[in-house]
Amino acid sequence: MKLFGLVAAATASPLNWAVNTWWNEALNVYDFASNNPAAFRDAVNSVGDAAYTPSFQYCGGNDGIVSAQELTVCAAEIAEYVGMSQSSQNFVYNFASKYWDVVDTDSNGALDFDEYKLAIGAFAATNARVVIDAYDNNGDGQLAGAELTEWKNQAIQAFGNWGWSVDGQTYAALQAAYANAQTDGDFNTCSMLEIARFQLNAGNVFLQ
Ligand SMILES: [Ca+2]
Ligand SMILES: [Ca+2]
Ligand SMILES: [Ca+2]
Repeated sequence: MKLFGLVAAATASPLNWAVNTWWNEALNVYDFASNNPAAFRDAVNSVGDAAYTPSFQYCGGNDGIVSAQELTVCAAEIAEYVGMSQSSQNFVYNFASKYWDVVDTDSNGALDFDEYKLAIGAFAATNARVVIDAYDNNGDGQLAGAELTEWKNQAIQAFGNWGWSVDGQTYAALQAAYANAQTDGDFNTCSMLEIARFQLNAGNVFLQ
C-alpha cells in the first residue's frame, strides 16, 4: 500500500518531529472540519472524485462502502509500510476512533464514498499542513523556489529508501499529477491546497 507513503516522503526527518507535528495538524484539521462542515466538504469535493476513487476501491469500497474493519486493515498496511511503531499505530487507531463521527455522517459504522472523501480529504489536508510546516522557510504559507526543491529532493530520497524506483514513466505521471494539482496556474508555487491535491493525485500514480 503505497498511497500514503507520500506522507512520510513529504515530512522527512526527524521522525519524531514529523509525528508530533502531524498529530497537531490533524487536530487542527479535524477541529476545522467539525466546526465548519459545509466549508470543509466544499474544499474536499473541489478536488474531484477521480482523486479519491482508486483508494476507495483499494480499501474495499467496491460494494459502495468501506467498513470500519476494512479501513482498519488499510491503515495497518500503511502503518507497516512506513515503519510506524506499535504505540504510534495505537495512537492513530484511537485518534481515528475519536473523530470517526465527524466523517461517518449518517452514523452507520461504515463510510460511503462521500464520507470516505471527507476522511481522506482530512488526511491529505493534514499532510499538506505538515509539508508547509516543514519546508515553508520564509513563512508565507506556500512553497516556492528553494523550498519546493528541498521538498522534492526529500521525497525522491525517501522513495529510494523504500526501494521505489521512480522511472521515466512514473516520473512523467508524477509531473502530470503536479500540473493537475495547480489551482493558480503557477507551477513554481505550491499552496496548501495544491500540496493536498498533488498528494491525492500522486498517491493514485503508485496505486495503479
Ligand atoms: Ca456512514
Ligand atoms: Ca514559502
Ligand atoms: Ca501554484
